[in-house]
Amino acid sequence: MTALLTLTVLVLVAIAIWQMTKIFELSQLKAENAEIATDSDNKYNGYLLFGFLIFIYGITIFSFAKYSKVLLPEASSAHGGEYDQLMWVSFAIIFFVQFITQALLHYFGYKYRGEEGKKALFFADNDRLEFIWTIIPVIVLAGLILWGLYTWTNIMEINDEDDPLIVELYAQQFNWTARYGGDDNVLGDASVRLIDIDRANVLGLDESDPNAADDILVKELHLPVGRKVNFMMRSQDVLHSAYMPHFRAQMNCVPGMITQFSFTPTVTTAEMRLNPDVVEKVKRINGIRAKKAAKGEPNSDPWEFDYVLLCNKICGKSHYNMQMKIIVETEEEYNKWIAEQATFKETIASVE
Ligand SMILES: [Cu+2]
Repeated sequence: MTALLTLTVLVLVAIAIWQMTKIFELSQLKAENAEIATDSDNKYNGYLLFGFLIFIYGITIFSFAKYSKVLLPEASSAHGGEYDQLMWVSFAIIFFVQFITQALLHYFGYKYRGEEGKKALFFADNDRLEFIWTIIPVIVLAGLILWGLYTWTNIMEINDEDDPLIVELYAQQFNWTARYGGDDNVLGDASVRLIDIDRANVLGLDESDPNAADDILVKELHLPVGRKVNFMMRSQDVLHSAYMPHFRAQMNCVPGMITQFSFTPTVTTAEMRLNPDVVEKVKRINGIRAKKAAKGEPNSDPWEFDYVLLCNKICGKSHYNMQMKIIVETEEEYNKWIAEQATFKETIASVE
């Protein structure tokens, strides 16, 4: 109710100001036609252009200075460096071109502002100028596109070279399940039609397929450092997207089909926790959490860095919390962990 009253008062005040401005205008009995800009109007607008130029440069510098810290730390996958380099070079080119063209645009807007008696020069065309401003963007953009395509094909090339670990990422509203191929590193056939919750067959594995028996279903993704992982993504219900930002990886999970992504993790969780950017970020977040804890607010426990798999497609009301922890560890640690996990066959047997 208070909000409605405040809003009404604000609207009435705005109408009153508008009406008063009109009365003020009508009371100015000057012969001059106010619809035509005078020299002083143009000059004033010219200065405003300069003001705006300073504003956009200022806000760019401010945003970089203030928000760079929320950017992701160094990539933790073999292809991540290449991906980041492409992004930073694109950024640098955009900023360089923006810096120059915005300055020119605003300066010329000021310099050639309208003045009484000044007439614009009629300038039909200039082949050389047009050639220059066409060929430079053509070369730069073609370079970026070719480099982008080359990087894309490198990243998206999924093959069985170097004995990759095969992992299925299964998405459903609103959680993830990971499935390992087990000792044979081969995933058993699966279909959503075979899902049998009562028998703990949550991913619909085909029990008649011998490859399914040793498959391992987990709620925490463990990856051995330095080993290529081929991910096979499935979705049970709607479009989801498997997003692993620290590894610069993202792939949609589409109901009715298997999508793939492959990468090699290069930095273990333990090593990443020592990365200066990560240390700084953890310190900052824990500072905020400590303040919340002092006020007795929720979500105030100290936080520790972990890699994460997030859903990056708005898939429903709990989309925001659809995530799974990823742990990158040494091969020995991984082997030890995977040996402790129950196979699909064992899980089914324990239910029966
Ligand atoms: Cu989702």
